[in-house]
Amino acid sequence: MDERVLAEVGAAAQAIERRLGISRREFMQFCAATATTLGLGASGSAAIAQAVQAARRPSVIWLHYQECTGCSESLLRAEHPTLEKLILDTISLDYHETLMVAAGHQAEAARKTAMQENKGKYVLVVEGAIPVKDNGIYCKVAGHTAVDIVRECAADAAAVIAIGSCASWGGMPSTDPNPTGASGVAQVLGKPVVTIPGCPPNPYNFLATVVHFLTFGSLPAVDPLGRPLFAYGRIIHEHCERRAHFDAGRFAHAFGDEGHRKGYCLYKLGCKGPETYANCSTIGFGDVGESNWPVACGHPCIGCVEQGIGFTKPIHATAQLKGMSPPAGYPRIVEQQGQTSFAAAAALAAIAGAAAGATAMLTKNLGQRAAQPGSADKSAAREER
Ligand code: FSX
Ligand code: SF4
Ligand code: F3S
Repeated sequence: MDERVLAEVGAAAQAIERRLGISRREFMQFCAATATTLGLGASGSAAIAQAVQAARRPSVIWLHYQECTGCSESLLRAEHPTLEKLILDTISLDYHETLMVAAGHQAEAARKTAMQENKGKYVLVVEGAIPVKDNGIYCKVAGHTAVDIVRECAADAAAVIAIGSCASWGGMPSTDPNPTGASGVAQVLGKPVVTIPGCPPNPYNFLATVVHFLTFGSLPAVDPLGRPLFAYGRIIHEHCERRAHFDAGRFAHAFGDEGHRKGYCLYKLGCKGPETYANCSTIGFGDVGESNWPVACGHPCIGCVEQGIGFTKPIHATAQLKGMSPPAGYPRIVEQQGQTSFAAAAALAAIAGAAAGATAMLTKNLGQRAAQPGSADKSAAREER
């Protein structure tokens, strides 16, 4: 970063310090963490700092339908106040049924005003599934069906974000037999939207998506399901802290057994990490940070972000291994006493600078092993002769 950019970033941080009462250090950490989450470098961090402090806060209309409000809760009930403050400072939350003071006609008027004043520029966030069965009569606000309100609000939105698994693909309310026809936003609108699935989703993935929009004027690159690639581009299993145990064949077989207590892989308890695309393991969950996510807490991932897995597949059914095969064999992790593996011998030999020693050791051990089946007594007998 050159000096001019550094000075601008410093000024941005000072302005935020005054506005939010959070330290410059906390703000810079937030910008760096968001840039990293988005896969951007140091220049991305500087651009984010400038955009966030510029106070071009996009108007956000936040709708709620069939859900538990866990999405909003996870954004706002942060352990640490920084995240909540930054979210509310980064966006202008003009309509949010759970948080707004207004009720009834006043609330409806606030939504209409925000839509008119920010026509074509506001961000529509939808939390919760939308019931479409029987003309959508199972969810109404101010006498209008959820289907109608979502369509009305989406018509003039600059961007539509479905937050949570319910809004992304129907989530828990859509599980069989789905009596209300609970559906995702894209299904209702008949066009793709950005989805941030998870029940609840990780607030940083939402915040990083909004900050991307704020900084670059566009939404981040998404997969065919509308999920930002920076967050949902890889399966959990690829970057799970217990992966070494999976590869070595060390599993927990029951809750509380020795393997579970030792932190072994949860695959055999039904972990859906091998078929679930999300970044839970890398950025941690909520505002608590690293190592706070289901698997780290000792529970198998249930695949809450994935349609057809979360709330559908039995929790303890084993996962389909996507994009990889289980190892054909497992490396030995404990050598039997008196025997030396080739790797260990080679390492010793390398340290001693005598690679020939490894070959000699291997040859010796191989000789011993070859002689073993039923031959111990014969060797002893040979030695006695
Ligand atoms: Fe709840 Fe949100 Fe789950 Fe759904 O999160 S946490 S039921 S995804 O819509 O409020
Ligand atoms: Fe981690 Fe689950 Fe994969 Fe095991 S199966 S390595 S616990 S994601
Ligand atoms: Fe959900 Fe699995 Fe992440 S249960 S929160 S996708 S670890």
